[in-house]
Amino acid sequence: MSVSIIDSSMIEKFINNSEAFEKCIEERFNVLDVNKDGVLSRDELQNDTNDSSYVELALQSKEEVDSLYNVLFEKFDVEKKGTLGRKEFGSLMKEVMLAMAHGVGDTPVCIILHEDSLLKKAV
Ligand SMILES: [Ca+2]
Repeated sequence: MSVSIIDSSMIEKFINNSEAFEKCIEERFNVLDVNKDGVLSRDELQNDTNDSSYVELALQSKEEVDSLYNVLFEKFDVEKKGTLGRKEFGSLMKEVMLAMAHGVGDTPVCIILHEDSLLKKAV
């Protein structure tokens, strides 16, 4: 992992570079889809929160992480199957990163990035 300085414009720039962003989503999805069934279950998605800086940045407690996922699934699991497909996951990540960009604001912040963090590709 490494420590980087980021601000909202860097995150937004990354999100708006759709080719790079989609490639990241694709890679991320493949890593998270542990059982390779082409969809992400809540468990698979939530495993990710253990070591990902983008969630640590915004959330502290396990309860907060749980409630975030409740909200995210409510919103992005359009077919109410309890799983997210590639496209749904992409929308979710975009939303999470935009929320993060908003939270970071114009003040550059110093964050610790894990090697596989999406944000690492933004800096
Ligand atoms: Ca799966």
